[in-house]
This record gives sequence, C-alpha cells and structure tokens, in this order.
Amino acid sequence: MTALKHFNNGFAYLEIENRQAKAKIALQGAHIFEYTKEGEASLLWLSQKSLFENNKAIRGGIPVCFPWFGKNDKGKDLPQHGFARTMIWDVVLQEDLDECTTHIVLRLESNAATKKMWNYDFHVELDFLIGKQLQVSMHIKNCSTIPFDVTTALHTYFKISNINKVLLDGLSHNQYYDALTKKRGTHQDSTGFSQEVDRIYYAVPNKIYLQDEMRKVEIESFGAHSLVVWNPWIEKSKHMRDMTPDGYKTMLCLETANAGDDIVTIHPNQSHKIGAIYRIV
Ligand code: TA6
Repeated sequence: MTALKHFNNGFAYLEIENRQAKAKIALQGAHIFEYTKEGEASLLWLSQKSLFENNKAIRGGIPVCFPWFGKNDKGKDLPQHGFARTMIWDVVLQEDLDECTTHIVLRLESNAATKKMWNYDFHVELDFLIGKQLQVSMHIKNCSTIPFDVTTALHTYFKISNINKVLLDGLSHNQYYDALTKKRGTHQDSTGFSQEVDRIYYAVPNKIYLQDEMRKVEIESFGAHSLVVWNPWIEKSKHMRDMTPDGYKTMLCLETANAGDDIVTIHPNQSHKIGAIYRIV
C-alpha cells in the first residue's frame, strides 16, 4: 500500500506499508527518511530536529548527492552535495510486487534551474525496493551531446545504539582520505569511534558490515568505488541547527559513493547505476 501524504506545511511524501516493512519517501530529493523492517527498529537515523521544509535537506535517512559530492568550487552559491536532494522529484512508479515488496521509482530531469548550476541534459531515477531488505539505486543518464563527470553518494544515516561500540567489518587495511587532516590513512579494525570522522575509503569490497549492539547490517554496494564514513561528533553538531547536542551518539553515515578521486564520466546516451542493498542479518 502506498499513499501520498503531506505535513502541515504541505511538505509531500509517500508512505509505504507492506507485510515486511514500512517506509516514507519525501518527493523532495527522492529522500527516504524512514525504513523499518517488520519486527526491527528503524534502520535509518533521523534527527529529532530535522527540517521538512522546501529547499532544506532532511537531516537523516538517505540524502541523494548528485551531480556532485561535497563542495563545488566552480561557484560559491552552488549547494553542497549538489542540487538533487532539494529539488522535487516526480513519482513515476509505485507498485506492490507482492504482499511483501513495494517498488517505487522517482525521477528528476534537467531543467532551466539545474542547467544554471550544471549545464548538462540528464535524467536521474531513484529506484526503491522496499521489503525485508531495502534496495536503493540511482540511475543516471547523460542526455547531452558531450560527456559529463559526476560524483555521487547515497548519504545513508544508520541508526545505531552507541557510536562508541559500533564495529565496521570489511574495511581492514583499506586506504582512505581523511577530510579532516587532508591526509591518507589505512583502516585499522577497532571498535567504536571517539571523535569526529570524515573519510573517503577507496577500493572497498562490495559487502561490508555494520555491527552494533542491537543488530548487524550488511551493506552490499554496486556501481560504487568509494565509501564515505562520517560522524560530526560534538563540536560540529553544535553548529548544525538540525542536530541535537547528543544526536551524534546514535548515528553513523556509511555512504555508498563515487566520491573524491572516484569520478564517473558518463558519455552521451550512456548511463551509470550506483546503489546499495541493506539487509539486517
Ligand atoms: O558525508 C560527509 C560530508 O561531506 C561531511 O563533510 C559533512 O559535510 C556531511 O557530508 C553532511 O553534509 P550536509 O551538507 O548534509 O550537512
């Protein structure tokens, strides 16, 4: 079952429910901000102070970073993480595959507003399969007559019980770029985090695991050659109006990405697909 709902301020979202899961997807940014498997706690973290306002990215869930990840130095007014997450997408498919799986597709096409910021013709679709697992994939097509480069991410906020006790399994000895120190490093397996972390890992395996006190989540990625790991910690959270002071303790971003040096060139009439499947195992 899928229904179009609105918050009091008119902010629109799809509400999905089937026998295996329930979810909510904002039309702005094709932004899933709730996914809960039957019998489990919410997979995705959502800030208690998240804004559900036009042109403001939701703090939590899975923000879609496109057509660039991070800051864009080509223009001081260009939005961090691109414009896709603050634009209204069209719902092009909502279908119950069976009692346990719902298929939702939203689409964003280039228009005058996007071309002012990024002068290419494209369309991008976000494809969700919502059931006992959550599959999210981004399909980018170059509709221009020249190639373009993109960096992207599914900027996924995972709900955890305690940032000091989570374990990332599958990144041993992986190289990363540390955005805080501007240096490269090598992952050392250790439990938990005790400070801000903002890293782009490269050449990551297509399956990694988030081990928490309350569950183990498998993250299977495709079309991605990098993974971003982020937690703002105390100081950065203080300067974020949509974060509570202790919100950092129960979230960790693990972002299936083409970020940093992992730039994807898409040729005319060609497409690129990046996505992830999240399973509670
Ligand atoms: O995920 C890593 C990152 O690029 C961090 O540097 C931090 O800026 C985070 O994204 C959140 O960005 P946002 O624009 O959503 O506040």
